[in-house]
Amino acid sequence: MTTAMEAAKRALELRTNLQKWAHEYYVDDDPSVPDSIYDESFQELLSLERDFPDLQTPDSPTQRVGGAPLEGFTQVTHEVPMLSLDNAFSDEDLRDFLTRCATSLGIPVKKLKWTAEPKLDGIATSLLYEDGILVRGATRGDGAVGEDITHNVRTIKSVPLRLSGEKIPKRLEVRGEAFMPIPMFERVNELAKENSTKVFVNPRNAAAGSMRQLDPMICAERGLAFIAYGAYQPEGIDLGDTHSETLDVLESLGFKKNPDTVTFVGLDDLQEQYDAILEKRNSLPMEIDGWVVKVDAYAQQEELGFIARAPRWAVARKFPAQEKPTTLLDIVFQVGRTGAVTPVAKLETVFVGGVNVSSVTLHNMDEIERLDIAIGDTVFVQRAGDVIPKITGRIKGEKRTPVVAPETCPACGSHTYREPDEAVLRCTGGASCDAQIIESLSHYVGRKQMNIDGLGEKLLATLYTEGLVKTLPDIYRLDFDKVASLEGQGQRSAEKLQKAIEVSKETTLARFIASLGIRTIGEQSSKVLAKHMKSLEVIRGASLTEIMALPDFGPITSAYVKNAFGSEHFNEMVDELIALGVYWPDEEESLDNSLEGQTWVLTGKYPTLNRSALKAFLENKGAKVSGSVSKNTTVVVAGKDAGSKLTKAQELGIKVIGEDDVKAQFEGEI
Ligand code: 9MJ
Repeated sequence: MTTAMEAAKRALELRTNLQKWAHEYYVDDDPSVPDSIYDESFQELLSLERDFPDLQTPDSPTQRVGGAPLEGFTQVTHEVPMLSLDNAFSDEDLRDFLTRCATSLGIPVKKLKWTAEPKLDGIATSLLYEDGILVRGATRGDGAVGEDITHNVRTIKSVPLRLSGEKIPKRLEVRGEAFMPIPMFERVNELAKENSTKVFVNPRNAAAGSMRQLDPMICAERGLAFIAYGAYQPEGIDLGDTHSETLDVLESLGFKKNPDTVTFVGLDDLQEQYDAILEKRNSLPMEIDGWVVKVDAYAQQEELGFIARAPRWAVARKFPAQEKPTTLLDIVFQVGRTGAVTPVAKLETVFVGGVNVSSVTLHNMDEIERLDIAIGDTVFVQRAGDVIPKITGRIKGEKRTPVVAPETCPACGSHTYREPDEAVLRCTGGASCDAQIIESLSHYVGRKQMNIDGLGEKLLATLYTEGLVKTLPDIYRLDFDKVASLEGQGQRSAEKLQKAIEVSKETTLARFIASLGIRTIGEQSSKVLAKHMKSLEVIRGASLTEIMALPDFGPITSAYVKNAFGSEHFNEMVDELIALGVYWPDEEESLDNSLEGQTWVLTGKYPTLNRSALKAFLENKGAKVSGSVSKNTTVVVAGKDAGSKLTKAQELGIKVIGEDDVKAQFEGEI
């Protein structure tokens, strides 16, 4: 019979061993005992803690997955705001950054000491330790307020539940990135496919999805890891005078330090070090999307200070688009709403630039010719940031099947043609081509047009084949009992759709014009038409010369507008839509030209404002919202992670404001 005293002694011994072995395994990647020994000791500790519940401590390895699922998340206010990073997109940007830092500090750049780490693509996480025990884990949120995810961070094996080392701080906040290693990501998705549950698009989403779980069991199964890159609010510990010293202190406390961290002085080694990490990128076990360079000395960091939400002493050098080889399995042809027949490459799925890619648009036949690709080739797929993936080159396959442009439309069988000066192949089926009609319907209900929620392309295609919706006005004559009886639908979803259609009837003139699918008339041109002509009647009656006088309206675009409103059939449809209840407030009434003549640039992320709503709001007041900064820019609204546009604005001396300033300027309006 074990006495309480013996049990306490043994529990302490087991906990110490387990903590050491877990550190060796998860932090050092260098285990000294086989898994079986770890498992046996773990089971023994579990059983001791069951027999003597008083022995259970919060830092016990058995307590990583303790407690019932939460009801919801609570908010955490960060005592020191969690910053984001400015971006550098070129070697020159990076050198300029260090030179700028040195100049501001009044020292020659060859004397500036910097530290660089791979930029992990995960979830920025804050860990709070009191008397050496992990008491709270939190997400970054908007930088000021995050969410309490203590129950989930406790499950991450490389997050120490208790700090180790000789000197345990009274208080310390450790920051770093929680991420899903690539092998784990592949395993999680493999399982998801087998169980027909949600497959994650990339490791970052998988990590974020895991951290957002209320039940810690789920996060525990996802095998996340944590690497530390900063410490704040130290009490009872000396973090040193530099970032690199702090990383070493954190390592001594039990955290994993990125093995690819480097420290240098001056610019001599910059390029070589960057090239080295870029080269290593594809062989690392985790996704990295850049390289973070930080001024090393805290005194210098303090002197450099902050701008908006990012420090002036750090920059993220973003990696260029990633390229991966894969097999071109097939080329299929899709028909769009204007009858364009577009070739689409079907690929063996490849993980590139943070997502799985299995399909890439090739735009037109010229593109296939330019790339000189054939089915069976190995093609290179490139993807950067949020940009759509593209094929950049190929190695000829052994057995190659060339692609020929289809002579007939794959959807309706009508002839295809190609105008002499156009790259696009078109179906001649027009209003008789099912694919074109479905695409036009789908365009009409789209988010930036009439914005009818819950009417996706799949449902539209069904409604079309069932004969319930053949034309745009049919949408407003839908028989919802029939919708409810369709496969996959029901009473509730039909009612929801009915409501969404009703709500969408109130729109703006610009949206309505954009929804009609007039060739080349998208969101932007529709806004110009609405803003300058103010009413549908004026647009309808406008001459070609009047339309061509509008900003950015050339002869071709203008002719499309003139022709559309010159067609009896088109006008009848427009009148029918209005008769069925589509309406918009008068443009004139909402006109406020207080920002006329100004050019605004929106850059970075806005955690508390909707970017497209802000754009529309500013445009409504007469401002032009541009995608690039120039000397003509009036003001730049810099959000989180703002990059080169912010840098350029600073260089040109253009006014930069933050999200909060916008809200203050237009108080009560947005
Ligand atoms: C990442 N994501 O790996 C920082 N980061 O420093 C590293 N992020 C950072 N540092 C200050 N290594 C703000 C963010």
